[in-house]
Amino acid sequence: MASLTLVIGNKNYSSWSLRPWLFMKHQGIAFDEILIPLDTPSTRENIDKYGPSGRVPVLRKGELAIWDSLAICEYIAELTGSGWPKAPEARAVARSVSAEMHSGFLNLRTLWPMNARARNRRTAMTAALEADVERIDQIWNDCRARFGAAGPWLFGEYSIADAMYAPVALRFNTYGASISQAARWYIASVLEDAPMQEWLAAAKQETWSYPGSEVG
Ligand SMILES: N[C@@H](CCC(=O)N[C@@H](CS)C(=O)NCC(=O)O)C(=O)O
Repeated sequence: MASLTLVIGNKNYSSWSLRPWLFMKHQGIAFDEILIPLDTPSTRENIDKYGPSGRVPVLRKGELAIWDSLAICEYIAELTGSGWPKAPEARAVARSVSAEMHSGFLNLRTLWPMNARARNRRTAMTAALEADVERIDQIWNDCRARFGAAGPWLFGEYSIADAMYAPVALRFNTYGASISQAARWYIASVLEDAPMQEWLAAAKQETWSYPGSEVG
């Protein structure tokens, strides 16, 4: 069987890359990693060697390319038989919040770019950004209260939903979001997580600096 290779962007800045990388680590699945620095003259040419969308992450298994963070997580969940909550209701909500993250929160993603190693950054709060922060706080509270009894994660055990929201936890930490106590506890779990620590340590070692993502 062909081995798995995950093609990612810079660990400090590439929020979409972080999601499947974390999920694959949590699934205990072996994979090689290829890091392509974003925002360079050869970025597009390098990404094109692995996938068709001009974007990372891309998962390769031999000739097979899977080129979207959520699709990669879904594929890994099919390989391992785990990754979504077991109960159908919880699984449906986990898929809803994951899809909501994947397709939404544009203001948050634009105004607070992921900058994993940055701390104590502050930007002007806008109504649209505040609405995104409040909605995410609500999602985390709702999932934890309804489905989180069996562990520290949104649905108790670690699931794709946690991987999807992990970059948001980093953003809240970097930009000092005003959030509820339950959301703060959840962020503490995300930051203490061993795979996340591994990613953050690597992000700290990177020397690339992108002015467009250095805000606040
Ligand atoms: N919907 C895609 C989004 C992927 C995406 O936007 N990736 C960014 C990096 S985080 C990218 O590849 N940008 C290309 C570039 O900067 O040249 C996914 O979920 O994987």
